Amino acid sequence: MNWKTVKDYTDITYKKSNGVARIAFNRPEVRNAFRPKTVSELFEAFLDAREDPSIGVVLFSGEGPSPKDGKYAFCSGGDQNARGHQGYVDEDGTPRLNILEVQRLIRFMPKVVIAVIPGWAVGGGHSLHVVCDLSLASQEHAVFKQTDADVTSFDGGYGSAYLAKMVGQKKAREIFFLGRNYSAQEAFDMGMVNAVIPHDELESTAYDWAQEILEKSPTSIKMLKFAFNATDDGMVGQQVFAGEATRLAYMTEEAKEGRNAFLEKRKPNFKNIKWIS
Ligand code: 1HA
Repeated sequence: MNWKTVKDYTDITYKKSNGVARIAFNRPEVRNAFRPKTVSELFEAFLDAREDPSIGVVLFSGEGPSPKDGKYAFCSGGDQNARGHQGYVDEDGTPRLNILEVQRLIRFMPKVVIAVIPGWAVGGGHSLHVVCDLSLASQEHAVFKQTDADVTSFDGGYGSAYLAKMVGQKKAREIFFLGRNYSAQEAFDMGMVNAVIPHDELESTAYDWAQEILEKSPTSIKMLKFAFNATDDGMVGQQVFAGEATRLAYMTEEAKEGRNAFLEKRKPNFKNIKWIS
């Protein structure tokens, strides 16, 4: 796979290899809980992956196992030690809920984001896997759990309402209202995981899936992702999809004529352009 570290962070790892970026939580001693610093680092890495034209797929995972007890985690949500009166408090004392900005980056980037889940996916960590395009889970160690209602939190956006689109209303309400543990197989059976993979093969399988996607047409993948999103994302979904349609329109002869006519201070001549249906 030949991963090359992009930048050394404290709370995450960030690598690239052959068209694939890999971003992973790196706080295994707290089941990869995120504090504001973690989220700032995630945001920077995801932004870099979005802007890098050589990258088409992002693998999003959690380092592990924990040095304390050998258990694996994708992410256990917001670090409850960092939680203050109004949010998760950063080093300057500002309370933040900035993980939602990372969710939006994942949702709106024109690239495929795959959650690679080696262990616990809990609370805000569960919501992150939900918002990813695909989810691959460790057969032996992945556990899915929604603790929001145990700690007086609620992800009322993608984490819950979009989850319901995936697993159905009754199941989504059960996940949130009872907060039970679900295995990788159970998550697969209810439709929120794409594949259950033997733990030792999880990373290589995720990389293989990424390479398979990279063989496809980037424009098709991008337009399909935004089309899948559009029905649930309202005017923003329409805006994101339409933005890419605009880019395609810019590539036409008539767009060049429109631009050139403006620059040459003349009326555009669209007479030769056919009205194709
Ligand atoms: O819902 C939102 C948001 C919604 C809208 C907008 C923004 C949001 C932002 C965040 C969130 C949330 O994420 S709310 C949900 C917060 N997370 C949780 O409630 C999960 C808490 N953790 C657990 O339930 C369990 O630790 C676990 C099911 C993930 C794993 O259990 P396990 O294997 O029995 O391990 P455990 O012994 O509990 O944990 C290992 C160590 O990791 C413990 O530390 P130690 O005693 O060794 O010192 C534990 O305290 C620590 N740890 C685990 N999760 C967290 C954590 N420390 C801080 N925060 C955590 N989330």
